[in-house]
Amino acid sequence: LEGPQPNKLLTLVIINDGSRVLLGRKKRGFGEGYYNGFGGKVEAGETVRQAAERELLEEACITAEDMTEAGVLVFTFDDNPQPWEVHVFSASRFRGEPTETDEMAPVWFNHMEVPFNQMWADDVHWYPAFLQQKYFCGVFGFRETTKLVWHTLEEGEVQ
Ligand code: 6OG
Repeated sequence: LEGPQPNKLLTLVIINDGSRVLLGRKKRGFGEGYYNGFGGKVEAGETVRQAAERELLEEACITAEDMTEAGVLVFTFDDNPQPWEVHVFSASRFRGEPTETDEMAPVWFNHMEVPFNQMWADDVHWYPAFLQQKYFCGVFGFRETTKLVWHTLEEGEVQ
């Protein structure tokens, strides 16, 4: 018998300098071709924040100096029994130079020009809260991995 599975924990870091966001075009693996923040799976023995810092360094070659928790996203899939819980972080300052890696090619986008047609279907729903620095909690239901069929979104106060 299989009971409910605990959520799989992932991280997502978006650098936001106030007028632009730094995203990466994913070059391989899950979400290939999509623009997204930098992140990945939380590994055994590390905190969610440590994982966010590690993935940002691995995928963009930078270290955030003022990383804060921006929101939480839960993704459910009809073709995967385990929901994904993605912890989203924001930072405005960082050390290092954003550099293309095997995983990601970094690109800056003005807030008005975020390429939602080349991003996961949930992003268009929560970026407005993210850009206004409102804490958000969203739950998203996907079918056949990439088709968004329902969602809920709650927003908190300006941080
Ligand atoms: P790796 O497979 O590279 O981690 N991620 C998603 N991000 C958005 N915006 N929407 C989704 O809808 C996502 N599913 C996953 C979390 C995958 C990276 O992609 C993010 C991680 O940062 C389903 O280890």
